Amino acid sequence: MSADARREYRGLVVECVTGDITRQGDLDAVTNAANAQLAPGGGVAGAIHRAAGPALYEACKPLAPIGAGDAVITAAGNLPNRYVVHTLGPVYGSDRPEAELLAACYRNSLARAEETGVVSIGFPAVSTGIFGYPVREAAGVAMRAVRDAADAGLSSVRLVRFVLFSSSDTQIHVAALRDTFAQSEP
Ligand code: AR6
Repeated sequence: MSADARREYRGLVVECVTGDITRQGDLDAVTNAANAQLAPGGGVAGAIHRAAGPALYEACKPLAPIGAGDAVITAAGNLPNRYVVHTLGPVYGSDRPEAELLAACYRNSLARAEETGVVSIGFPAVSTGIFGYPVREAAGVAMRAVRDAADAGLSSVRLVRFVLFSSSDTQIHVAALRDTFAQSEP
């Protein structure tokens, strides 16, 4: 990983890697880019539910439906993590204000992680697939939301890893990481 793919800010490490969110066995929790019903779907949700097995959907059912920007946490079934945080991103061009809703996804996901004592958490690029959010815009929103959470104070989360599905998405997130955290390190 290049040095630019990782920043330390207020005791929090934020990093960007190219990879599969279902194969992050060193993380306590991974985040699902869910649908409102918390059901298996396409993209990240399909991959997470396939890897976790049917127990994950059973754990989700009593928590559904959720609204855009919300996040809930469950056990992780057969995934190599302890928890899955499920968040519903905004559909770009339809759920508004989209940047606030997308920021809420990260803020609320980190809040669920904190409540559960999670130390390390992975995020996909929420809303940038089927929901159509332009990745460059989304990456800036995501990084600023993580920085705001660190500014507000995180007591258990020490590592946030963005797990991007393509090297071009990783490059875009690394640029956003650099822009958001470079000037603001204490
Ligand atoms: N690991 C990491 N990133 C992935 C993976 C993976 N295994 N698979 C896809 N991506 P999406 P959304 C990337 O569509 O836009 C579902 O059907 C993908 O390339 O999963 O929030 C749900 O049921 C993209 O960059 O999430 C919802 O209905 C990013 O993850 C809806 O899609 C997010 O793509 C949610 O749409």
